[in-house]
Amino acid sequence: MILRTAISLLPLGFVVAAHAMSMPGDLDTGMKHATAHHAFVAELEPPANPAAINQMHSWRVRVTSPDGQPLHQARITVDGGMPQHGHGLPTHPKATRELEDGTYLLEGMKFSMTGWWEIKLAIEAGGVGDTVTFNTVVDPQASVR
Ligand SMILES: [Cu+2]
Repeated sequence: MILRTAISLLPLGFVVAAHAMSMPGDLDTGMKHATAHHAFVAELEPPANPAAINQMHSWRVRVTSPDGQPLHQARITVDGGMPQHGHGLPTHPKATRELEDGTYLLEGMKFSMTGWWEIKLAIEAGGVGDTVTFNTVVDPQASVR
């Protein structure tokens, strides 16, 4: 009872910060998501071999309309970071070109630490913009490869 009272008296900011420190047990690491406002569907494709820590690597993302039509000439910007640590990506990855069929190359990806990373894409095409967030967990094994 005393503990519960003490927690209720903590400033809200502290509680929010403490909450952000833990990785959700049900973290969705799915690589295919509808964007936040359902304008597009994005499927992220990691490199075939998981990249080692601090190695540059390229990812791909395929973007379609909700009914599966490839989205051409989209402008995609990449952001992200580690929610538990409050820092962003160590690099500024870019969608450098459209490969085929609504698939875009994301170059300059790098993870500087193991753990939970968010990859956030802002997608714009035909005057419509939307965002999507992916979660990925960089395995401690990756650092010893
Ligand atoms: Cu970190």
